[in-house]
Amino acid sequence: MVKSDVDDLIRDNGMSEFKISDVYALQVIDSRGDPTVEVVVITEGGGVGRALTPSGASRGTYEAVELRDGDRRYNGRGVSRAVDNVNKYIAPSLKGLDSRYYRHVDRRLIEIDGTSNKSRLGANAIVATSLANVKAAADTLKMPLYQFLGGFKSRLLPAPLMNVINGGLHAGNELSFQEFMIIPVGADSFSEALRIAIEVYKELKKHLKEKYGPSAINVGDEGGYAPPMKSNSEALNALVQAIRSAGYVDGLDFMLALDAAASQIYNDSSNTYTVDGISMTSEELIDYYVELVNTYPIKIIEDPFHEEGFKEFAELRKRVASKTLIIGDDLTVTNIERIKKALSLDAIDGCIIKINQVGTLSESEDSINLLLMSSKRAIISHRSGDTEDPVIAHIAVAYETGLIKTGAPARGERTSKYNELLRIEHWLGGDAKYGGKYLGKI
Ligand code: 2PG
Ligand code: MG
Repeated sequence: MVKSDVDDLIRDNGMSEFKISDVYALQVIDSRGDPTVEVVVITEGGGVGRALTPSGASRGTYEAVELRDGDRRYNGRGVSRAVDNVNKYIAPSLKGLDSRYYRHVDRRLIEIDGTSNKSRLGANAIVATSLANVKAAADTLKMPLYQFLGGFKSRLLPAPLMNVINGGLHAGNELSFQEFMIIPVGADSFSEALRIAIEVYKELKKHLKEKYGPSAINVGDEGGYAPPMKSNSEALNALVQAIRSAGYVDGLDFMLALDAAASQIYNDSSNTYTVDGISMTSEELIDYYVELVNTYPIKIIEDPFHEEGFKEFAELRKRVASKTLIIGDDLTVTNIERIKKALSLDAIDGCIIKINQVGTLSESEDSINLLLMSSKRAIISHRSGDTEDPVIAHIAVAYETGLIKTGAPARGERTSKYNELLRIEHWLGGDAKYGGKYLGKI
């Protein structure tokens, strides 16, 4: 069957209420006050889907391209070209398609962009359209999105990797690693997990204020504190102390996770990393990580090496295999070819999944499925510049990944995801399960 036959079939299946009747975009703003794209998709049956594009600060080189205006307005960060691309090119091409066939809609988006990295229309234009479309289909069916995508079997609420101390590019302090996270694995339900994590977050606040003064409790981009610490172990010690003083057991109720975001501390010319002010070779950095995982209950390390360091990822993975999961983010950028490469080199135990790294829901879905079928982890993730759109909460539940990374329990763009997960847990009632215990012991 040729492409146009598929189009005709989908256009003329006799269920007109699912057909896309309108698509439009406008420029709104994200949590850093930067412009971003909002897309609205409307179906003939009156279903409405609205989605907003997030934006990263520590972006991988191989991510799909975010189109920015680059002119005087908003210091070049405007997205009016991406908005125009939705209104001029995407909208007419999607009208009449059946919103339920989202993989077909996404293929159309990929086709009309025509580049391998979404650089013509902009991944920021495409991602919001792809997500608004599935929301419109779900709304036409009067179904929550997680159920439209995952069916009635989806009932696993994810364990949050909660970024409570921010460093790197996300904060104005000297911490070399970007994210210091707690994972409330010991809870029986998502709402209990959120409660105990918030108790630890508040203990941490008390501790940081006492030890470093009131400015230490200012928060970074993802709602975690940004204290004036100088070493990674100082941050990890603070997490362990907060867990204990909240009355929980580190390594049992809580595990820890790190995002080193190591491309940001990598010096290309000397092939070294700057950690805590010290220059380290890859071998030295491996030893440093091994020591950290022997000292603290670290279950996950994300991006421990730069974005081409497949070999070093694999090396570290061998050294910490029984304890700690090595996760790719900038390494794999939700791109199925890079994930296949990482899997074939035994470089990863799983990946961060960010839909705007690749551009469409379908391509992210392929990456999630590949990882889960390979018995690896898929961690659905926000971006450091995010919006009030809670869509990743639905995606984590729909595909039952069991893990989500969406910042501290503070700032509206982070709490929108946590609150949506609380709603989903409420809707599921007694059927809801919690992903914490599936992370495995240290
Ligand atoms: C990361 C993300 C999200 P950014 O590196 O994992 O925490 O940061 O969105 O800046 O890429
Ligand atoms: Mg990362």
